[in-house]
Amino acid sequence: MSRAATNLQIDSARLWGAIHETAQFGATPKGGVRRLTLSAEDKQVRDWFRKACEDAGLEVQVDALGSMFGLRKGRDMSKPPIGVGSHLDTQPTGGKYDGVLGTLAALEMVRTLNDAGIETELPICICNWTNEEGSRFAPAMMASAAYVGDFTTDDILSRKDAEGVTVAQALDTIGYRGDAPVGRQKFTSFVELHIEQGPILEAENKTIGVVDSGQGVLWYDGKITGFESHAGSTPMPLRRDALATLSEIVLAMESIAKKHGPKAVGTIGEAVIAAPSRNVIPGEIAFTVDCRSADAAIMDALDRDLRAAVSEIAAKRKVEVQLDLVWRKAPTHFDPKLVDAVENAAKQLGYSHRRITSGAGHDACNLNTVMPAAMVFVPCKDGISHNELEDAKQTDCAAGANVLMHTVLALAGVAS
Ligand code: HGY
Ligand code: MN
Ligand code: MN
Repeated sequence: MSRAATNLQIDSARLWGAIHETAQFGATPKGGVRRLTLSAEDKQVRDWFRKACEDAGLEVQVDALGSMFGLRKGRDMSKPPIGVGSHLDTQPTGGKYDGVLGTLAALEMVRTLNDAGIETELPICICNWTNEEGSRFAPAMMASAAYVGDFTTDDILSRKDAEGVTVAQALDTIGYRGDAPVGRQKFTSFVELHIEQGPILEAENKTIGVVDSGQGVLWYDGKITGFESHAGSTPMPLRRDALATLSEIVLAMESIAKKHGPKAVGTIGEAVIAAPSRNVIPGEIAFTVDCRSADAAIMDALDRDLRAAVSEIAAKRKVEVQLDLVWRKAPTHFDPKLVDAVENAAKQLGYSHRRITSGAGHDACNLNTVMPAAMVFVPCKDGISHNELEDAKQTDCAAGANVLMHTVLALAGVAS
């Protein structure tokens, strides 16, 4: 690799500026970002990203699920590009860095290569994957899951949010239902930069996480059917209280996850009482469950124990509980050669680093099922994410972007 390429560094101020410029789209009073997928705020950041890609000389295409691809030509266009990127949608109480760092670091890499006049052997394609968060529409990592064939495009287009709006309608509303079929854009391999969203790197004072694996995920939709009745005149032993039932299920989930820990977590993050009223005993509740483990056998044990607990609680309380598994993502083991390439880049750049498992899911976890993929982590403050307090250091973001860029240069090859 030429000396110019070997010593290449991204423009830290420009990357930091881009992160904070895009944080305005969906900015919340507490300093976070609320940019639900396919919302008006998501359209704003997508328009910003499209223009930035075009200004950087990239050929932009959008696929049928709204995923965006910016292609930078390489000397050998006969081979598929190296894919780099992440997502720009956020949680309802999201932060400035989750997904954004990886997508804008990919853009910053292109800007840096352009400034340095570097041509790569293989082309590079930077990506913004639709609906990585899975908050408005399930599942999470939705578009990359369709890309790898876990779901059909039509199935995903028909998915509805809590207001009954479909993915198709939401895409049409913001004008991002592209004409490229999902999966048309091929890649030789894919690399994603992301904040760790956990406490390890910061606690160990490490700059770079070389991600070699990721937890598997189980998502369930649940429905409890009890019996609405008068809060004042219904004796306690006669009640079929859906909320009291859910409360027991929540505590059961917590103890099951602890029983199988430390490599297991379980969360009930959504609960909606149908027709809530202060003086009516809740009769019907919809809820969701998220269980995870890096070990497939533990995932099976979580499923088994949760179902057993739910049936026991339902029988005891004489209510009906429906628990449907709506998404199962197996644990991820990233491509060893690509993981080594990330580690070599971190070493070559002199950053402290360690191997790490991702607790969160990412688009790279899906892509790894059909192509070699790997991830680069950087610390975030107190390991906090999916919270408006999410924060990271400019120096760490720049370090992560440099490792990402040098990993991609090693994979793509430098022509000149
Ligand atoms: O759920 C996840 O792990 C990701 O943040 N969407
Ligand atoms: Mn993310
Ligand atoms: Mn997230």
